[in-house]
This record gives sequence, C-alpha cells and structure tokens, in this order.
Amino acid sequence: MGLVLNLDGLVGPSHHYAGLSAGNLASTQHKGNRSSPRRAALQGLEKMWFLHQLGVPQGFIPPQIRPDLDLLLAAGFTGSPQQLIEQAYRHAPLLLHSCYSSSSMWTANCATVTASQDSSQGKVHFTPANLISTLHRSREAQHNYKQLSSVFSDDQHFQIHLPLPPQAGFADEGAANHIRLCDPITGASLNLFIYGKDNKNSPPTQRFSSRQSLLACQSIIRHHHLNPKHCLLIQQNPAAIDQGAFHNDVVSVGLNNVLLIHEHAWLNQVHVLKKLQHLTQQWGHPLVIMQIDNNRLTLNEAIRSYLFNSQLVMLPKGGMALIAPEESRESKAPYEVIRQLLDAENPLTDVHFLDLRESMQNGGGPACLRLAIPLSNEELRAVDQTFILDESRYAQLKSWINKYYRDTLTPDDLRDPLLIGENKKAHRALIKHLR
Ligand code: SUG
Repeated sequence: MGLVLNLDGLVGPSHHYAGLSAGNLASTQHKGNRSSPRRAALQGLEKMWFLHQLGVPQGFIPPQIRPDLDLLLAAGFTGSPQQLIEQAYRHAPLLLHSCYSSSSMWTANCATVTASQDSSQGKVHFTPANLISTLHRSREAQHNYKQLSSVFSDDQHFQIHLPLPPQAGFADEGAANHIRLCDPITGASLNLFIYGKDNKNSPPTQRFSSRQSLLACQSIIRHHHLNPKHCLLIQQNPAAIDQGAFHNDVVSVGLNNVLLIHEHAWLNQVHVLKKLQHLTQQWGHPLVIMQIDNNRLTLNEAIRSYLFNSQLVMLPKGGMALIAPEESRESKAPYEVIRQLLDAENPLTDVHFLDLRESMQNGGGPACLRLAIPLSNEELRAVDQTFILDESRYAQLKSWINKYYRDTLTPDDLRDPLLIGENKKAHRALIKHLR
C-alpha cells in the first residue's frame, strides 16, 4: 500500500495579518491585527512533530525569503532596501504587505501532485501552482518550482513541470482543489479536480471571484499523463465560494476510500456523488462518503470552524485519524459532527485537535499547511532527506524559531528597517543548518 508524505511549509518570520485575500473571510476579519510570527511557526512545527510521532511521514520546506524587494523594484521604486520599504510604506502599502507576506506556509497551494501509479509515465508529477488570483501569492510560484525541483530532484521518480501560464484563464491554486481517492486493496484510483470557473458556462459567483480554472485542471491532467477516465472534473458550488469557501479544501477532504464533504460543497452534488459511487463500485474497499448535511452543520459554521480543512491521515496501527483545528472543538455543531463521525461505522478511528490559531486567522487550517504527496517506499527514499522531519531536525528548527523570530508583529512594524536584516539573518542561519 502507498503512503502519503505531508510536506508542510514552515511559517516565515514576517507572518502578519494584512487582509490580502478577498473571499477568505478570516484574512479579511483579522486585517491589521497583531500577529505572533514565533507562535505561528511553533504551532506549525508542533503539528509536524505531532504527525511524525503518530508515525506519519512528515517533511517541511523553508519559508520563502522576504521581503521580496524585486516586487518593489518592479513597481518602479528605487534606492536601498530601506528606501524601497519606506517608499512602499508611504505610497503602496498593499505592495509592502505583499512583499513581506509569509503565505508560502500554505503548501496545499504550492502545487498539484499526482501519484506515479496514476500516470502512464510511472512518475510522481508536480505542477507548481501559478497562484495568479492574488498578487502576494503569485510571487510564490517561481520559487516553489525551484524548491520542489530541489527536494524531488531524482528524475527517475519525479517530474516537476513549470507553473501554468500566469493568466486568468489558467488560474491555478494547487492541491487545495484536488483529491485523490483510491482503493487501498487494488490501488485503483480516481483523481478529483475541483474548479470554480470554466470561463464560459459556469453559473457566476455574486460576491467573491473563484480562484481555480477548469483549464488549469484539464492542463494538469494532460501534463501528468493521467487517464481521463480516472479523473473527474467537478465544479465548486458558487454559493459556497460566495460564503467564503475560496478553496475546495475548506468544504471537503478525502483520503484513500474516504470522502468527508459538506452538502453544499459542489454544484450538482447529488449527481456527482452518484457518479463517484458508480466509478468506484468495483473497488475492494467501497467508497465511504461522509456527507454532512446543512441542517447538521450550516455552510457558515463549516467555514468558521474549518472542520473540513482537517487532515485525514492513515495510522500505522490501522484506521484513520482526523487532525482537526481546535476551533472545531470549540463550537457545538462541528464538535457534535465529529463525535458522531467517530461513533459511526467508518474508517475514522481517532481525532486530534490542534492549536493553529495564528495560521487559522489568515484562513489556513491543518490541511492548508501541508502538501499531501502519495509515494511508494522507494519514492520516499528518493526524496532529499534534508527536508524530512526527525527528532534532531525538530529540535534544531524549534531553537532556530525561538532565536530568530519576533514575538509580535503589527502591519506597521513592516516599516522597521531592522526587520530586513533580521529576516536575512534568520534565512542564512536556516540554510546553514540544512547544509
Ligand atoms: O490564499 N491566506 C491564504 C490562505 C490559504 C489557505 N489554503 C488553503 N485553503 N489550502 C489565501 O487566501 C492571507 C494573507 C493575508 O491576508 O495577510 C492569505 O494569503
């Protein structure tokens, strides 16, 4: 049976709340609040360590270098780094926040990944997402390409494609809109690609724009040499996007033969789920669809609690655990849903609630912080082991965060000229550790 490597993004030292993502309610609501980069990074690291201790393969990728001064140069500002920052602060605050954004921590948006068994080329394929829907995130794409090319450099097993063209028609947000279902017995699989807009026929959203295009999904299916018969193109429910489900992983999550989904996640959901049942009817382990109806948990409560942004992980002892955000324990309806899921007949055996509040306040729950990569044992051995978490790496990263990260940061603090040097120093120290 295959395994899944979770590759989490380390939170960067300039993590802050700038309200950069329209349609992401948490980002908008926390705009301007004081953040704690240190707490954010430690919360993310503790999640990785927790999963490692559960026996789940866990890796990490470093934060991207910030500030991204090239963005300010591209906008026509000139001068020393300090002068660039000061000018952006005065004349283009949005650019200042974007160039300091730590958004590369949400690696579910770093790329779409498909399993070697699913490709006629027999390789694990990666397409880094172009992330063109938001300015701050679009700056991640080129670096993600380089980073993935270095972590997965063994070209016998891995192929890293270029991001899709940086145009709206190809808008791509990575694995947050992709689910791989598979039969743990026969290895048969189904790749679900969930898009928001098809550039012609889609019922339009009213309030927020959708981020994932149909063309991006179709292009990835071709680049990765997937069998179209084993891929399903599904449209997000525009009403869910309008309520704040900016990515599909805010309203559904799947692993192996299990799909946990809100009733209003997809367009024509009744029909799509029937099709899914039909396509998987030969599987040795039948598909288990756990649909949560709106009368048990409203879409609004689902989005607030981020219950569906939990991670589903396979446990070495057998069974599956749900790694849920603390917020889904704190209110009655989501907690009740989880309790009932645990009591019901399904592969879910455990639930763990984790405190990821710093990331959650920017709209990033447990599943946003990781890129789930289906691998064989041999493929896992071919990954650059520098980026795989073990006890000594965990201790090293923890002391690095404690040493170099500020305890708090307000959006105004980005003006502080000292922050540029602090970020640089932190980055250099990390590179040194990793070497
Ligand atoms: O793209 N938030 C991210 C959250 C990404 C969540 N990922 C998944 N659902 N997979 C986004 O909207 C907020 C940045 C700010 O406002 O400062 C931000 O980029």
